[in-house]
Amino acid sequence: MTLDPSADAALVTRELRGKVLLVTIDHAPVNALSADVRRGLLAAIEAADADKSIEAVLIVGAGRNFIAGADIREFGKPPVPPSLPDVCNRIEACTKPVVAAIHGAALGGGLEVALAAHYRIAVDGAKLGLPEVQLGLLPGAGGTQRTPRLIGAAAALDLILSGRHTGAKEAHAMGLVDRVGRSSDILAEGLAYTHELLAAHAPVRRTRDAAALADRDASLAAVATARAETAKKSRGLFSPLKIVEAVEAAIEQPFDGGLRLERKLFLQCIDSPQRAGLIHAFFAEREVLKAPETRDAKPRALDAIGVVGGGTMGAGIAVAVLDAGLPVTMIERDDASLARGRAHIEKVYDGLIAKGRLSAEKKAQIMTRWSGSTSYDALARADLVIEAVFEDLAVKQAVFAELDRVCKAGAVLATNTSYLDIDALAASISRPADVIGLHFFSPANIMKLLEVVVPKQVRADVVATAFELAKKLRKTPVRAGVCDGFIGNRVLAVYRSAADAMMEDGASPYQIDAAVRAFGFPMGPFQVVDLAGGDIGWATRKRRAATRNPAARYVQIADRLCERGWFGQKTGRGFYLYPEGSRSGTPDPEVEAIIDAERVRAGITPRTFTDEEIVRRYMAAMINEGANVVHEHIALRPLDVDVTFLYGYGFPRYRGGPMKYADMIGLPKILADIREFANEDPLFWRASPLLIDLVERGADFASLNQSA
Ligand code: 3H9
Repeated sequence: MTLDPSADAALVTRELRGKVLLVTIDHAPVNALSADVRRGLLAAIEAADADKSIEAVLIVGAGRNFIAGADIREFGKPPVPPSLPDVCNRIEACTKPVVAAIHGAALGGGLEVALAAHYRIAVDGAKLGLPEVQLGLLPGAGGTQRTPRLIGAAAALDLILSGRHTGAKEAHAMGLVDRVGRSSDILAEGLAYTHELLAAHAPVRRTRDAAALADRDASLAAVATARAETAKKSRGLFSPLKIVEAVEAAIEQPFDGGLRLERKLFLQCIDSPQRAGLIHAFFAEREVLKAPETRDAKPRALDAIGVVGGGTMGAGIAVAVLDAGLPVTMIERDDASLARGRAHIEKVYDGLIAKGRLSAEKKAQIMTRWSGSTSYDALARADLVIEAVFEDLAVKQAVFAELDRVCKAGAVLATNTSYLDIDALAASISRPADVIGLHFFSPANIMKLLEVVVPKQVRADVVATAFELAKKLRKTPVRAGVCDGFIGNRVLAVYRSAADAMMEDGASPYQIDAAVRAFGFPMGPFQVVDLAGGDIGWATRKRRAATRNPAARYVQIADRLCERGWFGQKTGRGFYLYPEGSRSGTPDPEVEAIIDAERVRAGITPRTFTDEEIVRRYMAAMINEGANVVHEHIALRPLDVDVTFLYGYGFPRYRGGPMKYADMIGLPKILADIREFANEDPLFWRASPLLIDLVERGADFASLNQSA
């Protein structure tokens, strides 16, 4: 019998099951706690308290989850009552036992609702956690006060600061839930447990009164440890130290005082730009999956994968494919190269074995999915082949001619080129509609970004297949158009030039790197060169020399280092010195002398830069080229540029990506910076037509982010 036919009852239904009021949250896709859901929950508890025939309440989620948390889309908008903390307090205050039955996600506010209930049961497949920290927040509906009271300060801090998910069994072991259900039938398990509690006359049992913080000294020691570790590990992040403060209040203050502090700190987090950046990243990484082709076409089969080339890239790709549980056939030109390719792969797994993260048996089992051949004919049955040979169009065309000859009809033929013209490559064979770019980032088995480069003639289902492969490999795919460098490397080339110019004008590479790290990147641009190998960029610069605009500024400092064979970490020196194979470099006075000499040669009187000036120029160059990439439809939307930089280039996630950062700074400010810098070098600092247009219209990049 449905009791309440009113409005929010559509999202929170109530049904009497004997003496139990069954409250079901039915708000697809993940039962997020929107205003209507909060209203519905509150009304259900009020109804239960008021109705004498009801003896207990059971809360469940419809569909695949209990509750995934607060409705993230509401953050940053004016709050609508009732607030989630009020709803949780009301649940806890209910005079009849309230039971939460958890399947799927009980995350953030979802777990907080469960903690406000008096009893909890979870079934296999449940995911419990307080992941607010990943959104720049802290649990703001009593989570920082109830969790430590229930499971102790150390366990609560671990859960809240890591944002990790726990399963039903672990949650039970730590005291977060009272029971693990025997079957996965959440309704049956929840009802049986509630009836059992009623039969046993189980009392209302409020988490606010739980006693896991009884050992005050141990609890405070856990807080001190967490505070010290957090200050080190979460440098630059706002919410983690607030979390520690809130949990400390759970020990030192009565429950209501702790709740008040939690609310104050939560609102500070909500107002922080980091919250805006992290929530943008959350939605952007889901939006990139919605390329037009993934909506319109069905992926082809992906049961057997071929990789041509067993070098660093080919082997890394092969490992990514093997790790996804798929078989790989590797092609190399001769037996020795094939053996090297296999050795590259084994080295990755041996490294894991040495760290205790893989067993020898598991490695052997994985390697049974690997096969190698020196004949392309071994690819006859492959569904998708990824070419990862030397970066040269003629060499790649020769490979594609072979693939054209041996591969079955309908096989997807992919190239891992990082800048070559894929349209030309596709046009060189008889089946251009099957050709696509899959640009992996090194190390390919680790880096999450996969640029899916879409040439003119490709069929939609080939693009859909590339996205499906990314899913299987647990990569984040970003759709890119064909141009030199696609999205990421094209933008990189421009802000690298800005960094080079600042170096020649007077900033040391060490100051630039430090300023960029202070902004939040894990490494500065010159450290990245040293890590990747200076010879790679050198080869690209030589390739581009013939087409470079002779009027454009060209800084030669990096060439001077390469001419000396200083290619970075692998040669023991580059921009930095790496004594005896060390991986963290030290500044090199000889490099500084070379830079001085280059300034003299170029007729430049060095000047000083503040760290802030360095970041302004670096970011303006990145944002402007990002705008060009969107303007030319190389990226579908600004958010695709953001995800590219978050997943492939170490852009600090809490700033949301370069285009989100630009929106937060304000596009008029970015444009003014570019125009100011153009006084010195008008050829380099040409404002993107898209940026000018948005500023003129008073719009921002976010306005272009709707699904393309
Ligand atoms: C919080 O709770 C604060 C409180 O402490 C205090 C408040 C006062 N809201 O990931 P999927 C959408 S902070 C709105 O593809 P899956 C998502 O955008 C919150 N929307 O599915 C997507 O939309 P679309 C703490 C949400 O099965 C669709 O749902 N909670 C929310 O791979 C499907 O999502 C979290 O941080 C939300 N909370 O994974 C949990 N969650 O179809 C965040 C999802 O239009 N969520 N959407 O693209 C997750 O971790 C995963 O979504 C989940 C499902 C594991 C639940």
